[in-house]
Amino acid sequence: MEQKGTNALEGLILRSQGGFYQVRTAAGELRCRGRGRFRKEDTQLLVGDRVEVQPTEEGAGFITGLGPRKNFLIRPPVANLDRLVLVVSAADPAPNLPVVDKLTAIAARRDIPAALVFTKSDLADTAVLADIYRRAGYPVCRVNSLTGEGIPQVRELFRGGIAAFCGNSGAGKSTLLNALFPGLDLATGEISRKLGRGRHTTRHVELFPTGEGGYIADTPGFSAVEFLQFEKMPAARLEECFPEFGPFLGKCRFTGCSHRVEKGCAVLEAVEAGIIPESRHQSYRAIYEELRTIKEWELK
Ligand SMILES: Nc1nc2c(ncn2[C@@H]2O[C@H](COP(=O)(O)OP(=O)(O)OP(=O)(O)O)[C@@H](O)[C@H]2O)c(=O)[nH]1
Ligand SMILES: [Mg+2]
Ligand SMILES: [Zn+2]
Repeated sequence: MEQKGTNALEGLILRSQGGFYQVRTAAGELRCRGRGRFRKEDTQLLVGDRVEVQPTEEGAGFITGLGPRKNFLIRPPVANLDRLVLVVSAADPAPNLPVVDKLTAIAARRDIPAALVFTKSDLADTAVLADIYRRAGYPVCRVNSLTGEGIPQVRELFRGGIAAFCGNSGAGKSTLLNALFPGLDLATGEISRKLGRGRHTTRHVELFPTGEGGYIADTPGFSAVEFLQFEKMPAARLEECFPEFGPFLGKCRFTGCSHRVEKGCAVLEAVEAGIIPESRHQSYRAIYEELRTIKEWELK
């Protein structure tokens, strides 16, 4: 961070709404606007950002500096995550594994430790889902947020630090957060019977203190994820974003193997042997095809 001005305070952005940022500082929460370069589009301030604030009158201020970011996501827009908790319902809405796998890949690419929570275990069996992701090495929980079953295990996923809950609209993110922290009283929404999906009840990202020095973020749900929009990586790097491929990398017959159709591919053999789950490999192939359409100059 640049040198501080007089009276400057350090803070954490808890919420961003309508051009204002709610910032937690040693002098309480301040309602802030961005100043200078932070007002322009090119430096988007995110929930989770550590910032420098110049307080003005009672309860207000300007954001004048941005601290270094450990990592960040554009969707949901949040920075400095220690954990990304992917919330996936066993039913209503039905799990969309291609979307889940895009999110685990994005988290891996951005060095954010991911975990999975399968909700609505009262509506459908979650054992097969849990097994797929446990085998990939992710911490996995299965919950019924209505009865509290499995909730204590979810707590273990985020001791301290910043954790964000993300997933489809209607997956039960806000319900789960209410079960974890009954004081939160977050709004939750019914599932649309006609469309079989959530109603986008949560509208913005917000950090809540967990009481253990950490924060959790509720985020708005989405219906689909455009991978390329967020992650313009070379297709050849995608293999690193599927942890369960790890033991087989470097063991294929051809160097530069894309693990899709090649003869002597160790990854494909592991899929055939049932070691790597089929759905994960299908997602890998689909994302690979998407990444292949990126022009070289667009790559990050
Ligand atoms: N049967 C059952 N229903 C659940 C469970 N968890 C959540 N629900 C219901 O699912 C619906 C959607 O829950 P929300 O918590 O609003 O979902 P959300 O992920 O926050 O949705 P958005 O804010 O739109 O992204 C509500 O009617 C909840 O009561 C569960 O474990 N079992
Ligand atoms: Mg919600
Ligand atoms: Zn291969």
